[in-house]
Amino acid sequence: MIKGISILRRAEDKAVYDRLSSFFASMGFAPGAGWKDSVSSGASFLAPLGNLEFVNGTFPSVADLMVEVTSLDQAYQAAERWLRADGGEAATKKLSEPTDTDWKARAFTVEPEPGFAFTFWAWTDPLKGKLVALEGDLSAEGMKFAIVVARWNAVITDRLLEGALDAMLRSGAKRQDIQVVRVPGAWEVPAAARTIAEQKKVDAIVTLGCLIRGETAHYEAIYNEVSRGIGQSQQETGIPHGFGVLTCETLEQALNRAGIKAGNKGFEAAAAAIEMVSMKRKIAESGKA
Ligand code: DLZ
Repeated sequence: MIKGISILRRAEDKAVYDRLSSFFASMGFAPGAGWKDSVSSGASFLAPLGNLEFVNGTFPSVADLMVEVTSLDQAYQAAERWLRADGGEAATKKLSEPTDTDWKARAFTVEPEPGFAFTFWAWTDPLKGKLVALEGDLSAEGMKFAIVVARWNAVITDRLLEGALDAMLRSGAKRQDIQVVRVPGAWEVPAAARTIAEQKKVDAIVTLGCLIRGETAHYEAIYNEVSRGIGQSQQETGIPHGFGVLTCETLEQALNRAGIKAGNKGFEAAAAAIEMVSMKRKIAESGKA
C-alpha cells in the first residue's frame, strides 16, 4: 500500500530553487519527474530508500533532512566542490568536518543555501556498514568516456547528448576526458562503439540514438541489431557501455524520454556507465583482498 515518502521544502524564490536543485544534482541524486504548472514548479530528487524515523530520548545533533551515503568522503568532496564552484573558498565554511556520531557512523552537515541544512552520513560500524551488495558509486572523477551519438533524429539525440554530458560533468568528469563521436544513424552506433572500446583508452562508452517505429523501415530488425551489437561490444571488450538508444512509438514519446516529461535517457545511460566503471573497480579491488 505504501509507496514512498516525499519531503517538501519551500524555496522562496527561483534563485534559491535553482541553487538547491544544482546542489542536489551535484551530490548524485537521480532527478525525479518534477512538475511545472501555473502556480508552482517542483524539482524532485530521488533516493533508493525512504525512511521516516521518530526519536524518543536523546536527539542527535543533525539537520532535519538526513541523507545516508555509501561513501562519506566522496559525498564530502562533492559538497566541497559544489560550494567552492558556487562561492569560492569562503563558501566551504558552510560545510562541517565529518565527525563520528554516537550511532557508529560519521556525518557532516552542509548548508548550500541559508536555512537549508542537510546532514550526510555513512555507517562506520563494520557490521552495519558491511555492504549487503557491492555497488558502484556515482563519482566520475578521473574517468575517461566516449559518447557515440547518432545524427538521425538529431532533435532528440542532441538532447540525449546534453543529458549524458550533464551527468558526467556533474559527477566530476572533466570535459577534456569526454570524447563525442557522431555517427549517421543508430545502425552505425555499435560499430563505432566497438572501434573505440577495442582501443581501451576510455573507461566507458555511452551509446545514444533514437529509433521511432512509425518512421523507421525495418524497425525491429534495426533495433535488434543495434542492441545486440552494443551488448556484444560491451561483453567482448569488457568496457561498460551505457545504453541510451531510444525505441519509441512516436516523436512525442521520444521527446518525453529526452528530457521533457519522463527523464532524460542520455543522463540515465551516462549515470549507469559511471556506476559500472566504479563497480568494476570495486570488484577488482575485492578480488585482491
Ligand atoms: C534509415 C533509417 C531509418 C529509416 N530510421 C532511423 C531512425 O529512426 N533512427 C536512426 O538512428 N537511424 C535511422 N535510419 C538510419 C540508419 O540508422 C543508418 O544510419 C542508415 O541506414 C545508413 O546505414
